[in-house]
Parts: sequence; structure tokens; C-alpha cells
Amino acid sequence: MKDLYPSRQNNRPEILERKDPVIHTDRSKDSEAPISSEQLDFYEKNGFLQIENFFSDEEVSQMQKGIFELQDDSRDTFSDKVIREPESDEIRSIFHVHEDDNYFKDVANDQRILDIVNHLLGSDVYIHQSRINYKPGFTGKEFDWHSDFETWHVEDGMPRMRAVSLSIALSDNYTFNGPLMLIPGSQNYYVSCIGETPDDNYKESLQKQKLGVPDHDSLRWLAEKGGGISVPTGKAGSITLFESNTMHGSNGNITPYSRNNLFMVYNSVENQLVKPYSGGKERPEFIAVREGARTYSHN
Ligand code: 6CS
Ligand code: FE
Repeated sequence: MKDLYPSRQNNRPEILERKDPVIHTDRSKDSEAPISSEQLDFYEKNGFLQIENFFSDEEVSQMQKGIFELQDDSRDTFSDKVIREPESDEIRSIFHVHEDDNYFKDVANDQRILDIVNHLLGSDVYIHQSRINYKPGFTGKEFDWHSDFETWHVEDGMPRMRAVSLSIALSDNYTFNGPLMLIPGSQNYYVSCIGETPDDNYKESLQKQKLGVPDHDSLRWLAEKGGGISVPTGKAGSITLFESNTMHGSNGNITPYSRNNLFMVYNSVENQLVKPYSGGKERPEFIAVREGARTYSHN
């Protein structure tokens, strides 16, 4: 398929216009959405939307129990799905939880979520990737600025910008414990990065991403264009939906307060992965679902 979003092919960065709608259902059908037109306006304009108190306290404590049990069970597990912090043995991320753990399979299939993402993506959806990002107190490291879509396009062969990430806060996200930071409006521009993708890049990038991290001038341009940086803080149980191409990152966590988020990435069934546009080999199934691209929503 033609590469509409080339990246990591030139020796200088370039900012390209987005070629896909942000919301893939015509806005005349807002009334069919489970969220309001104001919320859809906010998402379309900013590339993300936070909904506080989405999950009940009971659901939150169930999910917290689940992620900490998984963290404990994985303490001595050395598998590619368990990513550790670069300078410590602390677990940074655990991937593929939507398949490997029945409880999280139910979370991925929560109809309240599916109804929202079906509307945003204008189709049935499946899980492209799921992960728990633990950002332990004192040692949790940063996630540098990046567009997920740039990685998923170049390294996984995701053709178009028709995916959305759901981040579920499973600890209170404060301004100071490394919360998700997003650049409003950045979803409308594609930063074509420099560099070339080596095979098995994910073995480093999931610990510390280097490729696909935009240059400072491009980041400054996006932030000035978008009016700065948004940091949707909030209690555990709040969710943040962010478009596949919204520029985001998070700082390290030197406070005593851990920051644990559960991510589910929904891709449109009409946007299934093709060959990586890098020309390199496909990333493993636990990072980029291919076989398991079952339909999760039943509308
Ligand atoms: O490579 C990926 O797919 C992962 N990397 C980052 C920094 N965010 C998206 C995803 O978890
Ligand atoms: Fe990301």
C-alpha cells in the first residue's frame, strides 16, 4: 500500500499534514454517540479527551488488584512482554494483558468503552496493543515525546490514522508523579522523523525510545501551534482517550507516589496492519496484534 506517512527515510525532519479525519463518524451523527457533542468537539480539536470517574471505586480496586498481582507474578519472569526500567529491575510495562489475563480481557471488551471508540473510529474495532505502564515511585523513568502512530505505521504497518488509545488511570495522576502530557492539536500534523529502524528495535525502544522521537524544533512548533501542553491529572478511575497521532510523553517519577496506567489501543477493523513501512520484519504479536485481530465490538 502507498506510504502516505513516510518517516525515518530522510536525514532531515519534516512536518506533514494529517490525511485522515480525527473522528471517523460524520458529525451529523453525534446523537448516536454515547458522549456529548461538546466532548466530541474537544476530542476533535485537541486530539484527546479525559472523562473523570469513568470507572467505579469497586472496578478501580479490582483493576488495581489485577495489575499488582500481575506485577508480583512477573517479578521473576523474564519474557519479552515484561519490560524493565533501564537502570533497575523495576517493571516498567507488561504487554498483551488483554489476551493473557481474563479480567483484562473483560476490560478490553467493556461495552461502555466500545460504544465510544466505535463512534470515534466509525467501525468495529479490535485491540492492536495493550499494556500496563507502571511508573514506580522514585525510579519510574520518562517516556520521551512521540506519536504512537509514527511507530505503529513504520514498525507495524498501520496504514492510516484510525486508532485510539485508552489510558485508564489506576493511581491518582498528579502534576508531579509523571502523568501523561499531550500537545493539543498535534494530531493534525505528522512529524516525519529521521533515522533508520534496526531490526528488533522494540527491545530498546520500549525501555527508552530514540527513533520516532521528534527533533526539538518540530516539538516546539507543535507546542506553539497547539497552545502549549495539557496534563490531564485526575483520580484513579478516570480515563483519557487519545488519538493515535497525538504527540505525548511523560516525565520521570521521583516522588513517593507511583503512577500506574492501563492502556488499551483500539484499531479500526478497516485499518488492519500490512507490512511494516520500514521494510523491516514484523514486530511480535504481543506488541502488534495480527492473528488475534478479532472484532471486539458487536454492533
Ligand atoms: O512501540 C510501541 O508500540 C510503544 N511505544 C510507546 C512509547 N508508546 C506506544 C507503545 O506503547
Ligand atoms: Fe505512546
